[in-house]
Amino acid sequence: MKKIKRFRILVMGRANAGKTTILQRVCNSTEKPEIFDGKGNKCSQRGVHKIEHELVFRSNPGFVFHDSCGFEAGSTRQFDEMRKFVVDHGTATRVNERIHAIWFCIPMTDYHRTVTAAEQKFFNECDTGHVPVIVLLTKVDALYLPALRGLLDQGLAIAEAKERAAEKQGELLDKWLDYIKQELGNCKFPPKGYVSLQKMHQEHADCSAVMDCTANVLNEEGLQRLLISTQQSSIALCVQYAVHK
Ligand SMILES: Nc1nc2c(ncn2[C@@H]2O[C@H](COP(=O)(O)OP(=O)(O)O)[C@@H](O)[C@H]2O)c(=O)[nH]1
Ligand SMILES: [Mg+2]
Repeated sequence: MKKIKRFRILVMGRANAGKTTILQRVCNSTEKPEIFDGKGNKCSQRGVHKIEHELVFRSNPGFVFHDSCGFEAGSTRQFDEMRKFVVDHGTATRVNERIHAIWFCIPMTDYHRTVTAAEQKFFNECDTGHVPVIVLLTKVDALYLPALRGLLDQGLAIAEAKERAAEKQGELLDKWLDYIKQELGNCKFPPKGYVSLQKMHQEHADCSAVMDCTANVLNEEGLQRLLISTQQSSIALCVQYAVHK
């Protein structure tokens, strides 16, 4: 375990799901990540991106990210490449190339199509082995407007509707989360955890729930320790971990 130097995460989810934003938040950065080809060579920001590419933020070089690069759009070739990557790096004999967790983003801007064919295919056909998959429901703030609209449609006056919109938004989230849990829970390789996130594009947004959940589903204590010490988004998590272990 001492040999592992960096925590490696594969991030997936359709375009615009908020993936890059979460990585920035987690690394406390507003910059673009540097991109490396996996052999240590730096790549151009504008080149073609591949799942093998390593995304690293200067602000927290302890994390290495991989971006699934859009199998979610339905390409079989890209899906197969993604699966090959997961299999190769899930059990990498070279410890430093192993991926330790997968974050699967589902944006709530598309709440009518949270579990599409792409999600079904991934959770039914991609055996990630020991690598835990965590579903991140992103952009939960997008449920505010439908919540407000629903209340207005029920005949509430604007002031009252606004007062109750946050509560209604919470109910909508619970409803969709239940639905997603049921759909994905019935798949062959279901996710290990769920986290919902909102307003991640805003400064000081709190992403500690992602770290908390990821640490909880890791089944190796050494990895847990590595994640907790690498992450900088939650001191509380460090303290909690130190006290419990
Ligand atoms: N409303 C809202 N917008 C977000 C949130 N997170 C990211 N965004 C915006 O969504 C857009 C796409 O985000 P990005 O991280 O580039 O998505 P990616 O394509 O998955 O990497 C950007 O304009 C972000 O500012 C969120 O939590 N709420
Ligand atoms: Mg992106």
